[in-house]
Amino acid sequence: MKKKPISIIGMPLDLGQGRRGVDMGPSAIRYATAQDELIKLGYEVEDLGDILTSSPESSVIEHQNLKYLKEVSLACEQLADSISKVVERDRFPLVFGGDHSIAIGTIAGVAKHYENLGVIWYDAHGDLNTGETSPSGNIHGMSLAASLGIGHPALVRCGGYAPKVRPENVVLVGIRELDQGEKELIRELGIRVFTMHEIDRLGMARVMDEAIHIVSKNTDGVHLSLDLDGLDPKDCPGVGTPVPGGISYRESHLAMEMLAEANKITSAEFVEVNPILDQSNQTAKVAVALIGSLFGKKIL
Ligand code: 4U7
Ligand code: MN
Ligand code: MN
Ligand code: MN
Repeated sequence: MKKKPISIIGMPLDLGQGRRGVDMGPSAIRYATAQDELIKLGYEVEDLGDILTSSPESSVIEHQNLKYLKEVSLACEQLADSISKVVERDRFPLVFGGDHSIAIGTIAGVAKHYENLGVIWYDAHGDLNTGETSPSGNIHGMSLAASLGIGHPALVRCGGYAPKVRPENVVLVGIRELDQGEKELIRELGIRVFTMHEIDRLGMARVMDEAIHIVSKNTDGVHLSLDLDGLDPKDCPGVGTPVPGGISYRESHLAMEMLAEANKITSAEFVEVNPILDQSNQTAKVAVALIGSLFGKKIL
């Protein structure tokens, strides 16, 4: 199998949520030697550096139900542009977040190059809120909805087109906290959700077999959006919205190894690493370990 060259992009945005520190996620993941890990696996890797983003000090909240809408949507437009150029150069875009609102930009940049993009959303949360249903007004809880074409036009129309993905090409894995509006949307759209219940009951191997089948059935590319809070807070304490009872470190490795074997992933992002809330950069180290497995690292 030929190894596609990888382009790393850092997206130090923290305006999609309320806790400081997630803007340092890209540095923390780099500090955990992500690039070396990939080079050791035989990839050609370039790091395009960080996208310039606003900080809370220089921004104002205009709408309580869509906090920092202007800043987040501008940042996502810029990310979408950079990502799109990476895909045009026939390279694999690998994004380090930043809060999960950045997925709006990543997916906008990727999806226009595919007829039908599949998405694996690895997360404790659904991120399927809109300004109307969100209990917090934080855009990082709206990014999957926006990519499906649901929500505020400034988010939905990122990259100048919508929707980016169809509900039947999306799967969620690791879910254990959903708001009322999100549950309703999941039922309405018929989105396939593998909650912690399914992971416990079926085991991660079967869940990933089914998930890979769904996202690759009628698609020509698959994006992995991995929120580190999908993992258990014992393994990944450095996240802004931890939820107990999460996916284990081992299960996550298995999931990434199965994705590597299936050889379907065409872009990926690792988001929500917050070094301020972390212990000794543990969460970024887990991110890098998972990146290794995703790109084919094996024990033997
Ligand atoms: B993350 C939440 F209310 N659903 O919308 C919300 F519980 O990207 C959390 O997955 C969203 O970390 C979490 O604010 C967004 C809340
Ligand atoms: Mn998320
Ligand atoms: Mn989450
Ligand atoms: Mn979070």
